[in-house]
Amino acid sequence: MNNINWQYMLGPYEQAVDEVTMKFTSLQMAYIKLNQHSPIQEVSGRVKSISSILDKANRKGIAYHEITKKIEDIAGVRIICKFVEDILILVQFIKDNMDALEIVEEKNYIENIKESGYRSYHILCKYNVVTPKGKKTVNVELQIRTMAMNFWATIEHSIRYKYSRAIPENIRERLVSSAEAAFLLDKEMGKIRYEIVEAEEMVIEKENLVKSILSDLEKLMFKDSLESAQEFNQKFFEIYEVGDIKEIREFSEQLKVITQLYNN
Ligand code: 0O2
Repeated sequence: MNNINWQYMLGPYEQAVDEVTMKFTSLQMAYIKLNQHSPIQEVSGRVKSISSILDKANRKGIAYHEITKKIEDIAGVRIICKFVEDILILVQFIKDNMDALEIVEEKNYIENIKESGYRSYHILCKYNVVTPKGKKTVNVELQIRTMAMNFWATIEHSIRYKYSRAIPENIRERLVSSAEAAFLLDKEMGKIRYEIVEAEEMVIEKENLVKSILSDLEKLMFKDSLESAQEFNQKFFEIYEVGDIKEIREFSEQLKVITQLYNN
């Protein structure tokens, strides 16, 4: 039927998916370390399955020797955001800072909603990987969407698969109206984005403070200052129980100074 060496062909795509996924995950972590709301909520990647590649090639009349040229989403990285605004922030961020991703095309299905009801922001990029055979440039499709858009798309994808893409009319109509409902949810959440982001940043900051306090307490114990460590430990739990972020912040700062004194 075809003489494609799949393992050889898909290898660079696997590398690209791993590397690009890592870039976005590491960016997400960097936001968290800075106690900041990350526009990235979740990142996942996949290389299209061979059967899915063949289905798409048949559907679109693509010859086997043209697969890598014409099927642009063999490597796909999906980035889930909380808010529509985060999608726009992230798209701009990618354009301004991520030179390793050479943007070839953008498909804004949030403004230009698909007939199915599908919303998402797609960016088609070229990405270089270093394989055992040398440098190779592959296409990577970024799909950026909100949690609500993703929920809808995942369900619609399963239904589409079940009916081999010929979804019955009544189900199609329901899917279109549920896509609207999902978007309404995004819109409503967007209106209180500021409140949600502030709450989220407080939680992140508290987690980071607790991590830093526990690490400083540990340092104190190892510095033969068991008594003061116990005292601080006791005080920490009292403050933590009340849960006031300002007090936890002040306590962390004080403890940092003490730990540094013992370290010198
Ligand atoms: P899979 O199984 O997710 O990989 P086309 O198939 O012609 O619509 P094209 O021209 O390759 O798509 O580009 P497009 O429209 O940007 O779509 C690429 C991918 O976006 C699709 O890949 C889906 O993942 C997603 N997508 C696009 N439209 C829809 C939709 O209506 N519903 C859902 N659930 N996802 C969609 P594949 O290969 O179709 O599927």
